[in-house]
Amino acid sequence: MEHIVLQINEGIATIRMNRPDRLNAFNKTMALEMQECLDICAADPEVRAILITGNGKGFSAGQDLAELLSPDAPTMTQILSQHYNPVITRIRNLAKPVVAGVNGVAAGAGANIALCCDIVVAAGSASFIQAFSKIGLIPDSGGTFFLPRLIGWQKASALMMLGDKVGAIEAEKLGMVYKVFADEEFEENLKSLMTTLATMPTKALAFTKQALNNSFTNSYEQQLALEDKLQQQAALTIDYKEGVDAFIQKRKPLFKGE
Ligand code: T3D
Repeated sequence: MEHIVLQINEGIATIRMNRPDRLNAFNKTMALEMQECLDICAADPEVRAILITGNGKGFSAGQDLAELLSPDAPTMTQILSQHYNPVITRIRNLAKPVVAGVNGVAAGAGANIALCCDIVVAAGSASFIQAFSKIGLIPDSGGTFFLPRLIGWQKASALMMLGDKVGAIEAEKLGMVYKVFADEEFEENLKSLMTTLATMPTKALAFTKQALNNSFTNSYEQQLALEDKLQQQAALTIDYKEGVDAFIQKRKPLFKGE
């Protein structure tokens, strides 16, 4: 691939955006490659946890604004329907945990791709910017869906309208981020988090994700019924049997993602 490095090792797929001189801004090629990476991760049974992160000092600065000036620039409809929306849909539908490891600035669509992931962790020097209003656009890539659910309507509304830069510590306090790791310990902590996820009961995590995907739109009764259905499926997995056996035998479980 031209703008993304994909590595698969010990059950962990690392998708590293690699346009560091543009702060990993998305052009068409990178957006399509991101979709391809997510498809590979979904199809490969060896992959049990996915990390999306960036090379260099940025996570992603969102849409490559220079691309919009090129003679063959994609239209707005193409950018959303063919570049960003399929990325968001793939992340939310992937039956495996997806972590955003926000290593630096995450702006525009870059921020919202991070925020749609199952777990968002950030380096201390990272930041988040809903940059859209500063160039006369509205937040896209699911921002108007995920951000108010993460931090509440008022903060989301203000951040989207004002385009303030939110540092990692503040983002953690607001609920945008699960944890912040000091810059010098970021990669090590990410590795540890990913190893934990890749050795957990993958199917149970996928069912958890499916339940959460529906929890803000379902009624209370519908959500109880969904939990019932998914729990029955979880109870049929080999990992559930292993979890119970290991507990009774007072040993560490060896989950296989089956
Ligand atoms: O049509 C549509 O646009 C629809 C799609 C919308 C989705 C979106 O994502 S809209 C939002 C697009 N993103 C932005 O507006 C963010 C633009 N970037 C910035 O505001 C700043 O770069 C940052 C706040 C993110 C970081 O600032 P700073 O000071 O740390 O870095 P910098 O010096 O501004 O950037 C470093 C280089 O990256 C620089 O290039 P240079 O001068 O060294 O050659 C800069 O031009 C380049 N860069 C940063 N962001 C983008 C970019 N190049 C192209 N597109 C970018 N988005």
